[in-house]
Amino acid sequence: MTAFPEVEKIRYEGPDSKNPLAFRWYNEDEVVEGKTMKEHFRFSVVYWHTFRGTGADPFGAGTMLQPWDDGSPSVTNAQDRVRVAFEFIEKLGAPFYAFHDRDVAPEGDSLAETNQNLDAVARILKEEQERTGIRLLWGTANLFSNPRYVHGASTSCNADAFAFAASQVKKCLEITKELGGQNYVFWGGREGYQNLFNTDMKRELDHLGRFLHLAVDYAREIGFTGQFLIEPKPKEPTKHQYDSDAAACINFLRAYDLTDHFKLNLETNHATLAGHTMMHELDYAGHQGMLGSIDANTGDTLLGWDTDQFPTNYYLTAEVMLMLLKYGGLAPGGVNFDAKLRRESFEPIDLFHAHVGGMDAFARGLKIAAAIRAGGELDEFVRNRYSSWDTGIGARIEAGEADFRALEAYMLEKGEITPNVSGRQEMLENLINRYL
Ligand code: XUL
Ligand code: CO
Repeated sequence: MTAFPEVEKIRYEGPDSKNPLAFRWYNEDEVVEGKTMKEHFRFSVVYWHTFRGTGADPFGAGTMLQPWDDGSPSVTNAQDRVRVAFEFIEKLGAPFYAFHDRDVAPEGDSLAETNQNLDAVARILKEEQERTGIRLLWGTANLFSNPRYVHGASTSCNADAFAFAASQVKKCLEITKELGGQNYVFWGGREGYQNLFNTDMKRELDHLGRFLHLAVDYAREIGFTGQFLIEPKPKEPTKHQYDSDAAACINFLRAYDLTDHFKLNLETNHATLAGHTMMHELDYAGHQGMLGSIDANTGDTLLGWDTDQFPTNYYLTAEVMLMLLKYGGLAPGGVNFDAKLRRESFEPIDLFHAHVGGMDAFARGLKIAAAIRAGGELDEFVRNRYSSWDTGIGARIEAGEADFRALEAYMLEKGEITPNVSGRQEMLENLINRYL
């Protein structure tokens, strides 16, 4: 049985190809800056949007055509869907996928039954991984959809919600390990608040810290050696999510002594919701040694929510790739398409167009970024811009050799600061355009 009979394996045909189901830039074996494209990106397909997304929005029902799906919450349907997912990922040529526990397997009437369902589906996931060579980039637990998490999971006012979430993460860690997952992600879900009049923020954050330590302890106990990741997002579904942006997450991880175990999984649309560019978030995490993985998508400049669109803008992907090259790449993380089709794009073939376009946009961004780096003008400009720190008073400050008295003495003698030079923003923006 095939779910996508009209699609062959997607191939690289080069920039002149007019075939919408071919790569024009993503050539997995092509080497850029010493690594193949396949190694640079470690592209990953998400189970939740791609195979469970219905296209429903607050105003209307789902629209996606999924002829392979019988619509039932049965384990057999979930197992059949796994085979469809792997057919898709294999034809696309992405080396990884990612899932939430509840995307792949239905909840049962009890926690025990739910765990059995997950085991039954994980068996097929493992079979399909072995058949295709596709690997698990990361697993995560859905701690936000079920009404039991109405007040959050580990940050709930109800200790039972914490306990249930812990049981769920325990199981999901076991499954992620069993499937050779290279990372394990915590995205906040409902870990945040709507109103501080009813919220003990300190207590909730302490509980979140405790929860993550328990997860780390259990992972070590069962021999899971993957990288733990936290995914920042400032709002949605709560008004204020605790893991709001890279800086807030890193501060949280430091405060709760978790930096040895965690890095960040940064998402473009979350960065922009936080009022940052993705480039900012990548640079922040990168220079702190906390860049783990990315969720590749984009928002819409006219819409203020998490639209999770596929990235197609070369300017964006070039900026992202400049940062990834600067900080030495992502492995064991990857470029994970946490992106969904528009509700109006409801045919199975649209899934291919979306992913092919996203992979190509990243490949093109990589080539642009590598060319900018090879040109060297940007690096040289920044180096020169800070050259006052390389010698003289700047070098002494950086070396910790100048105190306030010494600095005052220096300035009293010098009188005024010289020279001040232009930031040349417009010239540099023009320079970037030359490479696009
Ligand atoms: C939500 C989001 C999640 C995480 C995984 O905005 O990005 O899908 O990536 O839980
Ligand atoms: Co995400």
